Amino acid sequence: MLHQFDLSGKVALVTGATHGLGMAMAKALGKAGATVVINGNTPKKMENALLAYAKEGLKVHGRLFDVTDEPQVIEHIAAIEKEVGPIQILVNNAGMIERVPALEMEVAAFRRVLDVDLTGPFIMSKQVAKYMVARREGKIINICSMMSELGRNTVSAYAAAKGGLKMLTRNLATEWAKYNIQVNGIGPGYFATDQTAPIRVEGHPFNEFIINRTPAGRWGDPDDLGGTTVFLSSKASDFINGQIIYVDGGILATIGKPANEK
Ligand code: GCO
Repeated sequence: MLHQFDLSGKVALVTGATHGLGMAMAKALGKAGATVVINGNTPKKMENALLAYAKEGLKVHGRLFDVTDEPQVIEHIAAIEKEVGPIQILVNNAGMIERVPALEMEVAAFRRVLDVDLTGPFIMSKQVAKYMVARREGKIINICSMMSELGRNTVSAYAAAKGGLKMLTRNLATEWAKYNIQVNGIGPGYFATDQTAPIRVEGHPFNEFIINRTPAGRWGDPDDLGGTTVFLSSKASDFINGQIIYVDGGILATIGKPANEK
């Protein structure tokens, strides 16, 4: 049974994997046997990331490109296919967030969040799927969010993008299942990363709120995502299409509890 989860001989491309959740998922795929290609858009972060992977015995390939720039995406995917091998697994993780009240948010900022968090995954999926369709095989995993299901003050652009990413996942799953391409999503709850560092500081009201709002009573550790990532990248998920698996410590399962209730 466990051989179903073995990714040996498979090439996995993870966007936004120079740090945070992307790095944790890429490491898990590497430890499950995949040859990992990571994408980033900052040379220094890429340099540091490759060292961090090497420290864990993982030799990964690094490529710097902007997931919202289709010509760059086409060029780099062609190069990966040629130099590394057929991409069997794509994890669309690269994303950004702007925490600004909607009434104060500039349209340009709104558009940028949508471009990175929604159009980027579309561009990546479309260009990688062209190769997967020819091979009648592929796994695409879109990294959604609690904001794919819930709203919260100041993150309208991000919630709109992540809600759209949930439906893009279902639509691509619908169109490409006949090519034996499984398109699914992972919805992380609140995780301890650089992206959440500003709202996680000791004593910050949001930090207390999240710990109280999460039945597991803690922020997620990026390594909590590894198993689900490997599962959705493996043969074990060959009949799963268009599903979003929420790794959230129970947030979406509950209405929450009074602040003074333990
Ligand atoms: C926020 C957080 C969230 C989390 C994650 C939750 O400001 O609410 O950054 O967006 O990062 O997306 O699933």
